[in-house]
Amino acid sequence: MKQLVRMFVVVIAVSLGLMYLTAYLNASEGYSGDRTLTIYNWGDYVDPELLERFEEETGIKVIYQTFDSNEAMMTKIEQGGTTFDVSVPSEYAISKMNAEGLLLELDHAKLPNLKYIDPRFMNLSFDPDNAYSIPYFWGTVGIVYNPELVGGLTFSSWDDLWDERLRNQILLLDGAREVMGMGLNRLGYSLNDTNEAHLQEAKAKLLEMTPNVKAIVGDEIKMLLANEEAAAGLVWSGDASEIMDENDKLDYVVPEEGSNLWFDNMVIPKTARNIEGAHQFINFMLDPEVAAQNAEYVGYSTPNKAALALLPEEISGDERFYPNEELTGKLEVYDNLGKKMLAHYNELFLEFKMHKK
Ligand code: SPD
Repeated sequence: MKQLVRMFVVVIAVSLGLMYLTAYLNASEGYSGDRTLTIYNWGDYVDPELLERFEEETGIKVIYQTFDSNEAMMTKIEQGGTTFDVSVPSEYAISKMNAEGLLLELDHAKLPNLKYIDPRFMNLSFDPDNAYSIPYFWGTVGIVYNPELVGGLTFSSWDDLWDERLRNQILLLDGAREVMGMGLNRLGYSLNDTNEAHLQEAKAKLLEMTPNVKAIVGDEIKMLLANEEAAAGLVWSGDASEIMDENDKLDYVVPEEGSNLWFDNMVIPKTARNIEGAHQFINFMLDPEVAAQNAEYVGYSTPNKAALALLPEEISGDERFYPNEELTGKLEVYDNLGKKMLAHYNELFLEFKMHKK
């Protein structure tokens, strides 16, 4: 009996201790408050060494989670129940999330390093005044190809991907807007087209290319192309740059009929718990030396002018990844087509994917 009482006392004491600790941590903004920072970013999109450096400099522990498409990221944040402090949507997703009231207005006074961003990437139509988002990386969509595997085929047009000699030789990145955009651009339509007949035509055109499509994949597209498992791929420019670092036989081209110019910006979701830490992190990533290291590590194009000046000329001077304003001016940025139309793009893409399987 005595032993039972003793055990009971121990259990009560431990429970009270835990309750006290939880209350203490909550009172001081606790685990999900100013001691941790939850970042929700694309896969392979930061140098992990920089996260460690941020932790050392600030004493804030970083919890890092990844997504592989704007659609997946938006669904998760829209559903609620998440407390991400920083995320990195692309332009049309920023516009949509903002319209849905999901983003927090940023305090520019806490972002002194914002001065390093090239004005060319500021005040864009999806977020005038950068009230809700801060440039992280930017790029294009195009074709990466291995001239040795395609027997003399050259790539300058989307149409080249429909060439019969490319049977089972093409990889596509798993993105609804990118793949539908390729179908639309191939037909001479805008990649923001909402005309139902055009969208159906684009899907039919994409279905014609299925014999050439080996797989529709996520970040592994880089490894597969670098290992010469396929001759060509539809990719984001930064992935192309990383693939070409691994295998210098490959080349990257933005098709002449047009393509996508995209921007990924850092945002603070409204449900963030550590708003102060989120500003600290964004400002840290804007530091020229940090941004240059990050750009060199992930292979994507930095919008940070001071960071660009720190990069080796072979990177900053490569017009395939830092196209001039004349070329970018000819490319299209994705519009926020609204919830219904974006869902329709997804449906059409899924139908194409199912057909492929
Ligand atoms: N592996 C990181 C990929 C990030 C690419 N973001 C591009 C978005 C284009 N809408």
